[in-house]
Amino acid sequence: MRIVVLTGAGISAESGLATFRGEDGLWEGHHPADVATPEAFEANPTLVQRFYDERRAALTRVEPNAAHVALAQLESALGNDLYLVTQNIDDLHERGGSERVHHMHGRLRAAWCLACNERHVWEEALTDGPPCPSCHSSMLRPDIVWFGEVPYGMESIDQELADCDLFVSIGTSGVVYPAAAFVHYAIGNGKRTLELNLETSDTTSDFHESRRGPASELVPAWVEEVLSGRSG
Ligand code: BJW
Repeated sequence: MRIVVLTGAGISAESGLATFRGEDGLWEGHHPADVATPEAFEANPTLVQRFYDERRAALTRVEPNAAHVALAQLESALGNDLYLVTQNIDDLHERGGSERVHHMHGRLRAAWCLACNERHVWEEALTDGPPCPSCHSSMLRPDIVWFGEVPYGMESIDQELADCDLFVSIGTSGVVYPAAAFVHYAIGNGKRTLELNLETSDTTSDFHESRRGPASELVPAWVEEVLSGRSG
């Protein structure tokens, strides 16, 4: 059985990272969605760099939870029959043991040089305009997909959705496109669909099945079902 798993902020919530639209989601009085735009970066680059610098630094204080670890176990068992695509820019899937993770909205621990177009692994702050390791200009931005920008690797995601048997969405509000439309694409291609979420999402009614609860409980239980051959 080939499975595509999409994850969102909810899978990292129990690790201590605020979700995008949760009650704890405000940052210095700003809605994150207002900061995560090319227009915001143009208008106030220091504010936007600080937002991401703080979130990059916060990664050192959090650990993957049971949901991340369970998906890594699923990858070990299924190999290439599992395709994990995340909207999250944290690295908790990798630190939970997943080796193949498609970060469709980019990664906090990466910087993109607007002068030479090179991308670099990045652990430090960007607010002070450090030089690009390739061209030495000070035009690095977080390697993040903001509103109005095209998510990474859409062709391979479309292909995987077309080739899978089951699409599973974990901890995402179903508000942001194109990820919110994956369930429609999967259903249009005759795939089975399952949602795991703490609360009802904007797309809950579109799934064949939706389970309610924290990811740290729902995901290990579902992975156990798959591994024991009870899910399909
Ligand atoms: C738990 C839990 C627990 C909590 N256990 N669950 C009008 C109509 C349609 C589309 C558009 C439109 N106007 C504009 C658009 C396009 C736009 C868009 O979708 N806007 C909407 C707001 C309407 N999209 C774009 O611009 C995208 N680009 C695009 O469309 O390009 C065109 C194109 C596409 C494809 C091919 C060719 C061209 C780009 C979107 C970029 C999004 N970037 C962000 C910010 C950057 C990363 C960052 O800073 O973190 O990505 S926005 C933000 O939302 C972030 C997230 O990845 C993303 C999704 O959020 P997520 O993960 O769903 O989090 P929350 O907080 O919303 O939800 C958390 C969920 O967890 C909730 O459901 C909880 O219940 C649950 N939960 N605790 C389980 N313990």
